[in-house]
Amino acid sequence: MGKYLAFCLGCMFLVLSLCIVSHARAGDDYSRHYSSRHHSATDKGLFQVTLIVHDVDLNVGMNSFDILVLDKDRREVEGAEVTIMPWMPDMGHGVETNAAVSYKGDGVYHVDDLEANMPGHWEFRVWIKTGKAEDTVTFSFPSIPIK
Ligand SMILES: [Cu+2]
Repeated sequence: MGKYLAFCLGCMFLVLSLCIVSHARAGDDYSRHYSSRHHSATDKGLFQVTLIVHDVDLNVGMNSFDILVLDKDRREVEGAEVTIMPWMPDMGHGVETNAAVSYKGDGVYHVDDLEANMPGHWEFRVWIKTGKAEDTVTFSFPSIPIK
């Protein structure tokens, strides 16, 4: 009986600690709400960029979402020049339209009219410039559907 009890308590402890660990990890970098694919350092490591969007909100047509830009010390980047270009890597084409990017404050930039003109695998290529610092980052969305 005592053995069983110890075993059960051991199991409970294990499950509980796994729960706590996974919850703690889930709290990082918005991953509880946004998959880790939406968060990346830029290619030269100058910025930390998070696309604030759910995969299910991206569809063929015009898309809107926010981008959070932090510097490498995780401070919000004010008033940067941000451009974003959608690209289909497997087919080698983008779109004819330009997305509009406006600064909302607190390091958050709003993207409007980002067009995906057909379903499939899209990359969103982001270019960020502040003063002399310039860097790029690419986010990959394997399957953007028709709504
Ligand atoms: Cu295409």
